[in-house]
Amino acid sequence: VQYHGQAYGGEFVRVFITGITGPVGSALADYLVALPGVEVHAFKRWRSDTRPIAHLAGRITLHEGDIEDPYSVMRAVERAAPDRVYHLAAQSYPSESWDAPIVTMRTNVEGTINVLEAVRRHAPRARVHLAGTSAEYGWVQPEDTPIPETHPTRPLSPYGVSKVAAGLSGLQYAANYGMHVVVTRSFNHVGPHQGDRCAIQTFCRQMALIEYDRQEPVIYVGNLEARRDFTHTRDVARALWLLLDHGAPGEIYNLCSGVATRIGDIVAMVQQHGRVPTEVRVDPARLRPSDEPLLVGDNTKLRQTTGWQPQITVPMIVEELMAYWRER
Ligand code: A2R
Repeated sequence: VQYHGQAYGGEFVRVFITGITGPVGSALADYLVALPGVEVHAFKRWRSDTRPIAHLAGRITLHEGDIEDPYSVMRAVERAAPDRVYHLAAQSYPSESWDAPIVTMRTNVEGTINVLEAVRRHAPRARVHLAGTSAEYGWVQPEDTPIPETHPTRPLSPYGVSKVAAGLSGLQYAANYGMHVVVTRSFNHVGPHQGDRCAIQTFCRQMALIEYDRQEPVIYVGNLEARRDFTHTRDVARALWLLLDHGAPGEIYNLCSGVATRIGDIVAMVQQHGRVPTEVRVDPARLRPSDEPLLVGDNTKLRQTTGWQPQITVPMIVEELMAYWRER
């Protein structure tokens, strides 16, 4: 690992990231390697697809293991001796969590406890971030939006339940052991290396396929009227860094833009970017049995604590992801 320039705030900082191969982890690693004096360590499975971080070879240190294996987590944290820990590894798909509730609980709850225990033993003064989700809030009425952190958690998926338990475990470690644990609840984050499950990704991917003549000129969509809160993973990465600078231990922060965008408007943006004319067709398989009309978070606490503001708007996200999918 090589360092260049001045250290961050006059000190070198060792950071340990789990979930490095995901869209948030890889964006965070990109953000951190550009900061002076920050040394990046990361945890990955032997079978992880490392393409999202291939360009960082030689600039970050990788530790092998599995978040469900406490010994591997313990060893990696001991070796990395971090000042900051970002725990992003998770089974993060709500839909999968109904099919595999036990694996979801193991990965997300046991995995988080494994990280907390490893930090307690080997890096007790480290600042720890745990990644939660808006799915912890469960069904939200439009009149309850923008959702503040104080909104009750009534998750409607094993995924949401697992993240409530993981976040509460973090708060419990903060209370019992005086550890510096900060929890976020992310609304929809979107960026490169995400796959095509998220609405914006599937529309951009379909448009790229249509341009290459690999799909008929029809964009298949789900509920066009739903409105969601999107934040680019580069903005998420900056928020996570600032939050371990300024966030209070034992606190929960919504991580979101605070702006709702109608899915139908995103489809229209994608069509505008397309190089060929397209038609839009509702695919009943893409309609979810339960789908909130409006999901938008209140990010006041995060903004007031850190001074963070999202910089990347939805039209900018669409433009970047169109270019991304054309290269796939
Ligand atoms: O699937 P892999 O091997 O590429 O690694 C994924 C990692 N992961 C694990 N790492 C170690 N041991 C495990 N048993 C294990 N299971 C999963 O977590 C990948 O690097 C990461 C998950 O990436 P995504 O599902 O794409 O998460 P994303 O969108 O980056 O979200 C980050 C966090 C998650 O905790 C979400 O639940 C939260 O933000 O909203």
